[in-house]
Amino acid sequence: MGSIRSRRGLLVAVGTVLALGAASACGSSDDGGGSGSSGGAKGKKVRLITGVKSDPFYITMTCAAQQEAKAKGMDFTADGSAQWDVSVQRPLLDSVAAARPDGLLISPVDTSALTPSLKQIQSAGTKVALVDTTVSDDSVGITRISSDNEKGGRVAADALAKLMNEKGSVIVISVKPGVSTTDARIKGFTEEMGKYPNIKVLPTLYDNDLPATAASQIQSTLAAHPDLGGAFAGNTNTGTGIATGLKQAGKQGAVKVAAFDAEPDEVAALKAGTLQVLVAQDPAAIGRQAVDQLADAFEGKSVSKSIGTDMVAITKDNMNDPSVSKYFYKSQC
Ligand code: T6T
Repeated sequence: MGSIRSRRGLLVAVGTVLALGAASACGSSDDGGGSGSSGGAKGKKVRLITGVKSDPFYITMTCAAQQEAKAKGMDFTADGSAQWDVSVQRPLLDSVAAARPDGLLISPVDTSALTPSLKQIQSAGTKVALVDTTVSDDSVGITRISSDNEKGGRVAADALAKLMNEKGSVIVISVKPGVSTTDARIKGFTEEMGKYPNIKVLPTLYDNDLPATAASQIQSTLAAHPDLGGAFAGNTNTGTGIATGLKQAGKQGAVKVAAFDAEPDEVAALKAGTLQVLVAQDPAAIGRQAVDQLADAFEGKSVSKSIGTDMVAITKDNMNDPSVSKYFYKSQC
């Protein structure tokens, strides 16, 4: 397939890579962060709270944000939840709030539970950037930066339908309801799968971001649905869990799997033929651009209310292409 490049906002195909052009940055606003601080980015206290700290997606995002913040002379530190749970992330948020930083980048683990705290921090003058995940209340955040997750779900559905020869049952396994990113992926995936009349979409299962749970869920689904031909994993841990479950059941390659993300274990499973498609995001771009937007706000410049970053569909055939492998996530900076 020839390579077609277009600018932003379009689905483009480069070779066998479906590079999903970044959704255009839309809207701009004043800094929205209250009185806050002035006088440029240098010396500004900026804090990052990610989702699961040990997750290579967030490690990759943190490395890039840290590098960008250092280049701008910011006082930057990062932390993250030990697990995907509001009760674990809330104390981190409360301790950051008490220090009243100039800027906060955060991946909220729920679309509403932390909103009151975020509004309080914002009204006290901290400029808030939502990175990756977001909250339902539009008044939170001077900027929101993430992949176009719904589009990524659609790409996964089309790729999986093709691998399944457009027939059989397919299962979606994801983290938990109320996560903006994975909810959007499931929405895009299931709507797109509706275009294939001979594919039956089974009820979505949730694994609480635990690979062992995803492994047992795929095995029990296999037992209950002999015609299971495909699975969609909403994120990293789900992808690696499904790969493990299929390998243990001796079904790797028999059930085709499309998984979001491209952390090292998923890349290894893709190479081994246990996973067939990875929809990789660009967490480094998310982290870098969030720091840039905060710097613009500190300098009194206009800020983009919403920025979409790139995704790439990776297969065994194109994973060695440097323009593709550059999207693999890191486990350390
Ligand atoms: O898929 C990413 C992220 O986009 C999502 O919000 C939560 O899970 C990951 O961090 C991968 O584990």
